[in-house]
Amino acid sequence: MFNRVRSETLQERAERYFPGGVNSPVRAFRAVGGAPPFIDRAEGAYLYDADGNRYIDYFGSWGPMILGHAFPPVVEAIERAARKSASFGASTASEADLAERIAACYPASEKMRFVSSGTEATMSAIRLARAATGRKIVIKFEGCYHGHADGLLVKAGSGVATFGIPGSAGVPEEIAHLTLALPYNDLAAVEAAFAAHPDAIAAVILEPVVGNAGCIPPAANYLAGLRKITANHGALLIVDEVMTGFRVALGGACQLYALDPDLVTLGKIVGGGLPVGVFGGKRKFMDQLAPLGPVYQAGTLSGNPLAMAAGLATIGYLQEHAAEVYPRLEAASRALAEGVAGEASRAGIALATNRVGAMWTWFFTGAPVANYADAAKSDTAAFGRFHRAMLDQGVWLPPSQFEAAFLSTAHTDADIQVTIAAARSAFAG
Ligand code: KE4
Repeated sequence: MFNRVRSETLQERAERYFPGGVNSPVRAFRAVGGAPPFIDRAEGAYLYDADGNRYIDYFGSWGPMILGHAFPPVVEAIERAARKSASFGASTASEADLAERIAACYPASEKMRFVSSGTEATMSAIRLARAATGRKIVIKFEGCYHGHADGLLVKAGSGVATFGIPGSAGVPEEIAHLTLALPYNDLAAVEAAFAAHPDAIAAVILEPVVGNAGCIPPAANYLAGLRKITANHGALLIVDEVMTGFRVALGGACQLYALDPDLVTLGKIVGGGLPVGVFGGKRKFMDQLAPLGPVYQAGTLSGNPLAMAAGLATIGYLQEHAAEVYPRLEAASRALAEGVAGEASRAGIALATNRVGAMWTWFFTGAPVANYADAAKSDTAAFGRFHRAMLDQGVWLPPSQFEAAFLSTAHTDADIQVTIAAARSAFAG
């Protein structure tokens, strides 16, 4: 058992200032039990807590740290930028420098705008879609999480699913009623919604690979079906790649599944660990944004130079080394996901493994998981026991059955073998 006395003291102090002692709910470990370790520093694939314990990191700040922690080119880029001041509130060359790299990876982003979080990106994309169509209703999918904007908390994933709350207090029903939450991987449900609301649906927004119900891949032809239905009904297709962008491929799920969205949102990896969100898409929609058009959207720290520097160093490295990075992430993630699944099988434990590239989830259920209803059948208590047993062996998994795990380029084959051995011990416990 790890000694975490310092973390426990820090948690007690944090609870005096922050609800639950955290600045984001899923960090509170409420779904898995135990007190969350406080991080002191991290390097490569490893986290070091306030008591000096080391953990192999499989949540990577919920996705951004694909190159591992304190990756030298990213650290040096931030240091250089910081010496020129942290923020100007005026345009810099670095914004278009990063935009050029994003546009090369996401051709649907004919134009784009930087914001400071994934929430801002999806919130702004929906406002744009409503303005562009003159319609109000938005379709999302159960278990998908797109940040905490009011209308998107209906049957959301991530912390909303983790805490089993249907939505969120404080969201007026007038707003909630403008969001239709449908089952993922069910095209008939989408067709029925458009038939029931003719000329009233502004957009369909989805995670092209769900990460926030745990990892759920799209069924064959599902994404192409959504593209066809939205085009037929004059609704915009908003592909939320905040998690999958630069993760499942350099060009994200849009590249992997040859998807051409009207709008796409990015976050996490694109900021290299600093606060960056992006929404972009076809010029005819994006040019409706102020100052060119009537759709207002703004942000004090949008395009922040330190965040641009971190994003440029990260995306630049991924673009330059894509030929080795993505095959390596695929092979290592497969070895890990299948290795642990094999240990579960030998221990007689029912485990459903979903994976796309370097994002995956081990669901504690014997049935396939193709949507949120399937995921919700998982034995979350068993997941909690597994999480605690792994954490006590120095392996830090995302603290919820309804979150995806992530691998970085810093994880070694030895880390993977240690993790599989830890799982063997956890399943035997
Ligand atoms: P942020 O506002 O947290 O930067 O991004 C919201 C968001 C939007 N879209 C997708 C697909 C996302 O996964 C997210 C945020 N993901 C969660 C973890 N699953 C963030 C972690 C947290 O809430 O603390």
